[in-house]
Amino acid sequence: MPKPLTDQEKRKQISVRGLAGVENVSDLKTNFNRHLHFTLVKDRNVATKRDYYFALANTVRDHLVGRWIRTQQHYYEKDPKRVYYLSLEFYMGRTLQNTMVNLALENACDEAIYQLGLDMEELQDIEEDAGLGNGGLGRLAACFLDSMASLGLAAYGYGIRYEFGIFNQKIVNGWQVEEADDWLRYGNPWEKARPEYMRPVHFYGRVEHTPEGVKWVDTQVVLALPYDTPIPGYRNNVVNTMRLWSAKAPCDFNLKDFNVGGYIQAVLDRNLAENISRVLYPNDNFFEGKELRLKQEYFVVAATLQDIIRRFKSSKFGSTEVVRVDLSTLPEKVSGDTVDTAEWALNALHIHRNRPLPPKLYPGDDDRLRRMSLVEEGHQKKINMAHLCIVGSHAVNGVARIHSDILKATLFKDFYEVDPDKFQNKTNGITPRRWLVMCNPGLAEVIAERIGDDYIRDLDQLKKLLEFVDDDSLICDIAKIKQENKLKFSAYLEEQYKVKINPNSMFDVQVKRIHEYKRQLLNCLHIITLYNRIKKEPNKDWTPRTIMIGGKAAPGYHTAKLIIRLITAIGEIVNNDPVVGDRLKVIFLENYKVTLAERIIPASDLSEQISTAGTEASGTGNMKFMLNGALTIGTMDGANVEMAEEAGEENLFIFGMRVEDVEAMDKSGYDAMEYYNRIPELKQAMDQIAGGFFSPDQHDLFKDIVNMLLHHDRFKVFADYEAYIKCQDKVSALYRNPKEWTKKVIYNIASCGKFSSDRTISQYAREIWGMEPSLEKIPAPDDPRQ
Ligand code: D6G
Repeated sequence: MPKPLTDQEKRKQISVRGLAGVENVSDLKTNFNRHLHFTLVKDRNVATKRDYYFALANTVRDHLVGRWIRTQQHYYEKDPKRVYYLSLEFYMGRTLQNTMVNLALENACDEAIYQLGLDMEELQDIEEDAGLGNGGLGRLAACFLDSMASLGLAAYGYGIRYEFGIFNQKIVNGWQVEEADDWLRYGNPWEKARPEYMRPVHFYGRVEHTPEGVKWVDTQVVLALPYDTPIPGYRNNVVNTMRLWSAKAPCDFNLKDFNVGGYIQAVLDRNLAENISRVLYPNDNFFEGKELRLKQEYFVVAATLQDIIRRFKSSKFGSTEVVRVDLSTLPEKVSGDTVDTAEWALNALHIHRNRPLPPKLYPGDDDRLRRMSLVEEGHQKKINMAHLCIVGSHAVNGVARIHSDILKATLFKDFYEVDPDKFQNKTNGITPRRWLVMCNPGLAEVIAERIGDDYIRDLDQLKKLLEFVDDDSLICDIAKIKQENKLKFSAYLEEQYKVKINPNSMFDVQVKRIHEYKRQLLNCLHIITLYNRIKKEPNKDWTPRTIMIGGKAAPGYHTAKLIIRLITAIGEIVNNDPVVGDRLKVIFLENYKVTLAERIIPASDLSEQISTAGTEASGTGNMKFMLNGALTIGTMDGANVEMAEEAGEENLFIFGMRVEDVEAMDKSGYDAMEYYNRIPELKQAMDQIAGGFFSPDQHDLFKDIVNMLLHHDRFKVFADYEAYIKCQDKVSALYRNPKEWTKKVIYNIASCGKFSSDRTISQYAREIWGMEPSLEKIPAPDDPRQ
């Protein structure tokens, strides 16, 4: 049972957690009991923990309803420009605590739940993650929704309501095993089905030329059934909508010409149509040309466009009676934005609405025309989707400065030369609500005590902390919060996974999808090097580390799955070696997802961002760690470049090849064997992996990894090995000086302002969408529950 807060503690926490007024608390309790009775139809004798979670979720949801209706009415009346964010992924995670944070209900709910004799954390833990995303791209979409609502933009997220989100990862005998993510099994209290807005989407068919014009006939119709989820802004009474489409077969599906006996089969076949929204494709940064995936894309686009036009026509006029028929003002009222995975051939490219095709250019320059063609010639003709998108959009941007520059200089050089103004940059960001206030309230509070709490909606204000870099009390508070978070995470690991770790060791963390380009293998080589050093000089005073790696491998990505097996294999040897003791531990964090990120990031000391320069478009995990007081070891890749620029390169641990070095090496040739033969510690580590030291039961288990690293490594792991190890030595040395370490942490936190998704969205709004963000509140409903 949690201890109640003392009055002093309550007063301290008011700024970031909202006020726990007596009236609020008693009101919440009443409504909780009302929902338990009327919505869950349970009494306290038979109610389960899950019933209590649902009662609480419904109680909190009530506070959204009046604001949601009012916001949407407001948009109909005022008819502002709307922005539509179309994405195949919205990686939302949990909703309960985020709603309480944004509505300033956290303290009041904590108190009410405590008075009801229940445990808030236990109830929160019952909520399933909405895992409708793979990694950074889907989570970016979720952070953008929070920022768009917090900046008062009339914004909508449009996507697919997958019945199964990203798979759950189990580790069995050291291998990844996938389980289906049946997240809707117990119902989803945050969504509202809207069958009244159902839309038909047509597939297949043929074109018929009739006297009345061209007709598309004999199509297969799938209905798109929308489910709405409220998206509250941060304490501004705005509630926007995320609308996710679910595929429904029409009632007459396959029945038009049924005969006796065909009826049952026709009903069974409804599945075929409804499969469109069955499952999220589990690839991150990888294009897999599958028909079902193309159908998903067309499904969301076709349903969403119909909805956008319906809303455009009826805005200002209410619902159905009077409608706007003239579509010429559509561009003044509607802006669209979408983000690719690799459908359009590269990472995280943002595409923004239409513009006419350029006139005939470069007559005679056949080579250029071939390069820029929308149709790729070859033994099989293909549409180049990236080119099609660039031509059809009025703006295109990369997601960190280095990424945008690379696009202009290489991949899209020809298009950039035709239309340089079309190409922009919008460096990614993260929402400080979920990624600080919600997941690390202790740190949020320590900051608020120094600089007030306005920084939560204006993250640039964190620079005020620079005044306190030498302030011993802040250094002490920041270090204390980190230690508390580490203890809490250690307890969680012990309880959930029966793993014991040393909370006084450095928590060295790499959590992200498993990919060759992200170079978890470089991390593995460092672990093995540390292990060998400890074994060689067991009595030396080594800086203790707990190295944690987590992430899912796409189910069809053989090398990524083998990398997971290598990490668990290294862990089996290292963790059971009595000579090593608790000076080095290797943990594979099973089933890394949004909720696990919220636990591990606040507890991390060192953030690993070690992709080959030029391969990670931005990264956003890097920003989350920085904001939560971890130091970064990283390459000059993605947003790491701008993090180093903001905080000062001396406050990060930057190592390895720059993009120019990688390019030069591509020209001169990368020779892995040269490094292997020259660097004894690298050779030793590789020989151990190759010789079965970590896989005593199957000596050649890792032969594919060894072969890849030695002979066809596209990501040049060995070329950065020495620099990485040297840099890690510096990390270990600094960690032994807690005061200097924490000062660097403060420099980093103070420099995070740029990485708020509020900044990113403000730039999209002003520089691409033609909208103006606003921090003004819209009037609150009289009864907050109305
Ligand atoms: C949300 C909130 C609800 C509103 C509905 C339809 O479910 O109050 O009526 O969206 O909004 P439009 O699709 O007509 O904008």
